Amino acid sequence: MPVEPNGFYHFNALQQISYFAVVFLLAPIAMISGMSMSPAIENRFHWLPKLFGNRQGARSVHFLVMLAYLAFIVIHVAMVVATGLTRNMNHITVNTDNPVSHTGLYIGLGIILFTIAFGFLAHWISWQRPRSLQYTEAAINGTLWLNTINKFKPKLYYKEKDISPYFWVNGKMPVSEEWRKLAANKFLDFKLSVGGRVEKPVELSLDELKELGLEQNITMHHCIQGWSGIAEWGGLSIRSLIELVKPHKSVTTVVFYSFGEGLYGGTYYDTHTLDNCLKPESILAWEMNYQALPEKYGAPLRVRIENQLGYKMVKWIRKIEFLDTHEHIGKGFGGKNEDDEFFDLLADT
Ligand SMILES: Nc1nc2c(c(=O)[nH]1)N[C@H]1C(S)=C(S)[C@@H](COP(=O)(O)O)O[C@H]1N2
Ligand SMILES: [Mo]
Repeated sequence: MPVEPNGFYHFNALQQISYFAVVFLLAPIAMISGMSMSPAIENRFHWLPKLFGNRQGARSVHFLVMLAYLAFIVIHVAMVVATGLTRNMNHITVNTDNPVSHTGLYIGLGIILFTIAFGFLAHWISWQRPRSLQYTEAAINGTLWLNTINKFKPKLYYKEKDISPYFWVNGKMPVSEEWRKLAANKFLDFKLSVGGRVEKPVELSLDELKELGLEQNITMHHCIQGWSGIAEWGGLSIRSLIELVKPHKSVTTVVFYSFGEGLYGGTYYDTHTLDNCLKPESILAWEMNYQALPEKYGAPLRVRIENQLGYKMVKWIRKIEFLDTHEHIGKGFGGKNEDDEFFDLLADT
């Protein structure tokens, strides 16, 4: 227990050290490690997660900082209670050194009750009004990301030695007769259809796509579940495809439809802004780690748009469409997970 001549006028050494650490160490470390986990930021500023060793290091540090905040709160509140609750609450809330008045106690209690009620409200909104929350989130964060980190262009950085020995698999394998027949014949009969609001719609086999060019990038994949993995992806730059089909001027959105289904049934699809499709490293991949793209990783084709989260990287692509808006496909939120699970349309973080 601290010897406290008067905590109202002087913080003791332990208080000064811990307050300093919370404000000037924990807070910036939380921010920097948090930013290190964003695909839009990590792909542009590769040095950021390296401050923590790697991205998983940043993720672990972020979690430990959360535990440190909790430890601080528990000890801090316990000390406020143990060293004269009534008087301390007056110090904190009304700035008087009164040891008997209950004003500070009631104000403090009110703030704590408000915080708890807000927690319940936030919990209720996220379960009962997820669509409204999705709209609000898009209006605030979506707009913010669009005007800031979404503008970053991914930069190549990783080398062959960085390729992950194991790459997690996500998503439900297609079960349709059509895909199984194509797979049985090594996708020789597969034709990618590219259309929508374009001057020159095309249907291309894998061989025809391969004649259009090969771009190979070693990049880091970021799943919303938290895991990441580094792999080489090879395929056609979407920019070349765009130059081939010539989208109309009004096109803003590119839709990728899968042979596979979403978790709750119905075609898996997602949309990307035309702008992100034109960024460096945006490709339609038929190659993974210098081998033909394995079935479970999305054969015959999957999309790679490196400043976005994994759920936007549609696997088992069947069809691509260029459109003026995403609002008339599916439920109108720009992707299967956006429709069914209220995910963000813009997945920069
Ligand atoms: N068709 C389809 N594509 C999909 C999914 C899916 O469920 N269906 N899951 C997405 C998610 S959430 C991630 S993280 C990546 C995973 O890619 P991987 O299996 O190659 O790791 O695929 C994405 N593409
Ligand atoms: Mo994911």
